[in-house]
Amino acid sequence: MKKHLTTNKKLTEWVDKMAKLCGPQRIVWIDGSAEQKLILENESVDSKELIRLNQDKLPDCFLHRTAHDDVARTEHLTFICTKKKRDAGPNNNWMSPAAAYRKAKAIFKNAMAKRTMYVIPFSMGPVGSPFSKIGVELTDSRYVVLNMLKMTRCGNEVLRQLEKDNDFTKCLHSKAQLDIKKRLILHFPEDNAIWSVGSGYGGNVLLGKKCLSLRIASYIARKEKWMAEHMLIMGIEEPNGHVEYIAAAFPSACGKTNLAMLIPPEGLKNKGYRIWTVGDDIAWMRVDSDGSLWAVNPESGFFGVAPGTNSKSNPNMVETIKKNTIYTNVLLKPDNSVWWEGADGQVPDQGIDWKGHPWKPDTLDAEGKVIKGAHPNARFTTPISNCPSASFRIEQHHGVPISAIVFGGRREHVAPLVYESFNWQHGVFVGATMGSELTAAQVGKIGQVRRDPMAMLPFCGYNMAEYFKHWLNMGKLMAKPPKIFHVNWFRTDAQGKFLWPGFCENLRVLEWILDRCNNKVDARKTPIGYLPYPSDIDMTGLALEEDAIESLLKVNKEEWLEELKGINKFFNDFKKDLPAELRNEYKALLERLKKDDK
Ligand code: GTP
Ligand code: SPV
Ligand code: MN
Repeated sequence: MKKHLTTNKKLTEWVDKMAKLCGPQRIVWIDGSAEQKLILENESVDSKELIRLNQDKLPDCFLHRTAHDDVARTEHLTFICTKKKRDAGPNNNWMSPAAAYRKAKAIFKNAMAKRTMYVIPFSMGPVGSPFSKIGVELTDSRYVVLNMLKMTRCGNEVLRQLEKDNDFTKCLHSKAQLDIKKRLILHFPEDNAIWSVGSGYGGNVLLGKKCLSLRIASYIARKEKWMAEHMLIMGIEEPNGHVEYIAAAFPSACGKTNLAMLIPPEGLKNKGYRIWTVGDDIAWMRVDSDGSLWAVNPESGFFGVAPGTNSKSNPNMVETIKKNTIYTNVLLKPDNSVWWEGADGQVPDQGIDWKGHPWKPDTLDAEGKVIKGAHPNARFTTPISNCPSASFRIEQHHGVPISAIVFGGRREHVAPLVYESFNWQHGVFVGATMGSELTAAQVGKIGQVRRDPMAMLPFCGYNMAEYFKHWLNMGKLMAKPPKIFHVNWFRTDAQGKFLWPGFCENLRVLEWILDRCNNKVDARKTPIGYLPYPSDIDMTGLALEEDAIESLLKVNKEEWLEELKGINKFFNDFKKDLPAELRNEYKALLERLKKDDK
């Protein structure tokens, strides 16, 4: 393989130092070429890290299986390592940098023996854009390299940029023995470094993603006065050809990917809307010279949830993942194609499940539960360029202007289908008090409600009280801040059935949101914010059960008073650090609810 092109001393010295620690057999620099990708794919098939899938049905597609206890982000093994504990805040696990380096070094020591260390120079954001940040990941996993090639811009063009920039995030990863007892995901914001060891799961090891683009970037963003958020970015082209962009933060596995690429429902077809996907997971946003907020997606691929993806729920994604895609922890069919719960077509009558065991439908495990073919957090990795709705503005260095910010949680009760905050400060309160039920995207108790401010609880790289202050300050820097909304696609009826059909039908709610942004529609003032009049949600071609829309738009005072208790408890964790503005918003909401006698 060709020698690397860099003269960046900081980089070469760091690579040498880490190689000394990890003891790899050889070092390979990733150049971003198609030839090198092919070599790596072939090697991965030989070493059984990947299974080549049916090349007629799924060209350039592969299957990967992780260790059975390495299927989701492990938040309890994820740490922010700052000198002062307070800087990490009550929202993070904390370790002192000295202790963290010491602990991790013991695991990294010779962890790459008999393996290759790959050097991956990558850019989050278009190479050379003022928005972008460069990282270099060292890893002993070919799976990581092949994923990074899809998720980020990487290779020689980034090395060339590094000749000018010099600065980069030092990202070190080793799968080591894939031992959960020796697994650590460590962030050193003060050193601009990330060390991850003992895992092979996406969110723990694709260090450009959550580790750099959210945890480290959020820390940098506060200093540099911009925002790094767990948000999708989408354009909604209106019938007159004008495109408005929104950014939306929903917690993990709560619908960002699906919303970001929806196809308008039948009933709204003749209105002529069209959706353009800019990103499905992360947004970096800056105030530009026009005083408004502009966003880029730092990633170049999707690492999306497979179960539930089908041509009804997400036709654009079904199209996207037909080629050049890595599937992780899905079921392998006898014809060497793949399947997951909620996929298109018939349930296969046999296959190999995500654990690599022979599988038949409706087989029960020892506890009497049906054995799944795919893990509930099975995912695919695929380049955005595969996506039919990919926006042409993805490569533009200034990104897109944001008209509305939308927060959303997964809530059976309490939160209505949609509401609008009164102003930026109240909107920050709405985001800061978001609650959501846990999903399979993180190791933990599925279904339990937890507070997940701005969908950033697992991803904010510093004290969240400071993060709230930062949000409040950003509002003051904008001449015309985006309006802030809250949505909930997951409200249920007394039988536990979803009241709202969701997916493409969510466009009906986005339409109301845009109409509010453009002062085209009135709204009902309630204690929690502005809600739509039921007749202002266009229901053409959508028949819901009687009174469903009324139930979806109900604000239940008792439920909200109960909710406030949880919010109060959460706020108290931040003690004196919590901004007074949020305390005041809390009190004002409590007063409005008490006064409300409807
Ligand atoms: P991360 O990649 O973990 O950040 O998740 P995400 O927010 O992109 O979630 P995604 O769009 O992949 O959705 C995850 C799950 O939510 C899937 O099982 C979907 O089927 C389900 N889902 C998405 N949108 C809707 C919706 O509008 N209504 C309902 N009921 N379910 C939805
Ligand atoms: C999430 O969990 O929010 C994801 C997947 O987007 S991961 O990259 O694993 O964090
Ligand atoms: Mn995510």
